[in-house]
Formats: sequence, C-alpha cells, structure tokens
Amino acid sequence: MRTQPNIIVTGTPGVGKTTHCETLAQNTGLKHLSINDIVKERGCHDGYDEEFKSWIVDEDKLLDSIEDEVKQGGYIIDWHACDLFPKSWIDLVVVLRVDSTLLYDRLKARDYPEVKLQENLDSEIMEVLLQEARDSYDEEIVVELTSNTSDDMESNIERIETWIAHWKENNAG
Ligand code: DAT
Repeated sequence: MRTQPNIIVTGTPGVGKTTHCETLAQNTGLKHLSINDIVKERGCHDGYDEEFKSWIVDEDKLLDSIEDEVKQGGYIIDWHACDLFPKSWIDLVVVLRVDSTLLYDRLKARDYPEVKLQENLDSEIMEVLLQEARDSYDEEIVVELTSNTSDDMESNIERIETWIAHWKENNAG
C-alpha cells in the first residue's frame, strides 16, 4: 500500500516532460524518475542507435531495476512511453500535448536528426502517446494536458499538485 502516489508524465519528446517533472518534484517532494537517465546510468539497454541518436531500451532490465523503488510510491516517471509500466504501480498518467509547429521548433533547437524529428512530429500529430496511455490504463486515470506555453505549464502543475493533495487525503493511514 503506497502512502504517496506514482505518476507517469508522458508525451512525445520535446513536449515538456522534464520541465514539468522538475518543477513538480521541487514543489511536492515526489521524486523525479528520468527513465532516460536510468537507462544510461544503470545500463538498461542493448546499445545505441546511431541513426536515431537514442538508446535501445531493455525494458525487462529497466523494470527490474526500478521495481523496488517505484513500488514504495512517490515517483514521477518521465518517459516517452508508458505501456511498459505495470498498471498496479501507477495512480495517474499525464499525457502532455503540444502544437506541431511549436514541437518542430523545440526539436530543431535540439539538433535532432531529420528522420527522428519527422518521426516525433508524426507521433504527436497521430496522438500515439495519448492512445498508448488510453490502451494501457483505466480511462479515469489518464489526463491529457496542453503544454504550448508557460501559462499552460503553470496551470498543469497546479492541477497535478491539487490531484496529489487529494490522493494523499484519500489514501491517508
Ligand atoms: P521533454 O522532456 O518532453 O523532451 P522538455 O521539458 O525538455 O521536454 O522541454 C523541451 C523544451 O521546450 C525546453 O526548452 C523547454 C520547452 N518547453 C517545454 N514545455 C513548455 C511550455 N509549456 N511552454 C514553453 N516552453 C516549454
């Protein structure tokens, strides 16, 4: 039984996951679990894909590596996929969304290879992550939030903080 909730913040790369998670972690005391960092630091991968400039994740190794921590509760999981995490671990799934023109600018600023940039734009336009979240978790725990502007971010953070406070009230003792 968790006394603190576990939240997934997901969405296409560039949508604002890290920025949201860092602020949320600061404000709430929940821990920001950057799956990207864990994959690298704990070697949960089968090597590096040079074309896509990204690690090829070993999902079984990753889940084994984070299971003991996450099961205790109090984690904000930051990753551009969500279907790998067992339903029983997760209390809320936030899917961040962004306009494709803004996403293009954000990914261009990161010097993404063209093929990776295009794939991510397509993914955002096709709502791939939103669908993945809806297919993997109960619909009442999946929330879609817009992340176009800093005002959006502020209201998203406020909304998630309110949700966390309610969750704690409802799951106290
Ligand atoms: P992700 O972790 O999803 O890849 P990020 O948090 O690194 O995304 O954000 C990518 C860039 O976009 C970064 O420069 C911050 C900016 N950004 C993210 N969300 C934003 C928002 N809601 N308003 C303005 N800028 C935002």
